[in-house]
Amino acid sequence: LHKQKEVEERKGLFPTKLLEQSTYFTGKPVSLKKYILRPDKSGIIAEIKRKSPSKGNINPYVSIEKTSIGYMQAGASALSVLTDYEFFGGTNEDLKTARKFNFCPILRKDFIIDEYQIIEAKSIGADVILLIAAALTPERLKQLAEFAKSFDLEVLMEVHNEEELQSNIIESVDLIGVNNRNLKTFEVSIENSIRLAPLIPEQYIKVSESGISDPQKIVELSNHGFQGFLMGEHFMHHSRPEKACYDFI
Ligand code: IGP
Repeated sequence: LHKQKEVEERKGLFPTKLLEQSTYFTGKPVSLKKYILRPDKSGIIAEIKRKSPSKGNINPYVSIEKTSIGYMQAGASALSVLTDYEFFGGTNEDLKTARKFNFCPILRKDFIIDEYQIIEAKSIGADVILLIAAALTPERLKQLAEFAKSFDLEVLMEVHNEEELQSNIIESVDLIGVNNRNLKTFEVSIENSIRLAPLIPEQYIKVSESGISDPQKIVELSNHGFQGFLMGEHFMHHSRPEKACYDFI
């Protein structure tokens, strides 16, 4: 796995110095749970994604500053920033830039497999991390979720199917995201969210992820109990993604 290699290299470069150097360790995180439930917001978690394995280049030179500010002005509830370089062309700098210009919850979108990445997420100013059930064992997911909570980070757990959901119902997860994108075929269908919705216990905020491209789908997903909607491509295909977001909301 490319992540394992990358993390091992980075760990060597900056040991826990990150803790001392960052101003964000003392700052209070902004709660995604709270922002999603705010009535003056749309529930949309607007994503900054330069490229992807399924689409190649989407918007490789996007302005993080303009896009992140614009997304929030358009009425998004939160930002999601890809920091994986290999597959998505994102960097930690992208998230730091978004943090610098916005007071809102920011999700660090990456493949988290090691505690080090959680400390890193905190040090660059993230409020929420993503844990992908398909990439972790239930034991490991629980350890990482608890570690994140110890840094006051919220945890969004991503699932694709019943098995992943049912083997990971734990207290240290705050939000559950159902990914509509099939990881093998890259096909997207919101039916995946709709199928899993009744299996998600009440205490979690439900987020539907990927393949949302028209407002009607948000209405439909809301009728099935979804409160959060993670959207990337639909906005990022436009040269000014924030304008697409404004038109959408
Ligand atoms: C956004 P879309 O189809 O609107 O661009 O999807 C988001 O759900 C997607 O980028 C995503 C993702 C992930 C990316 C969901 N889970 C895990 C990287 C890793």
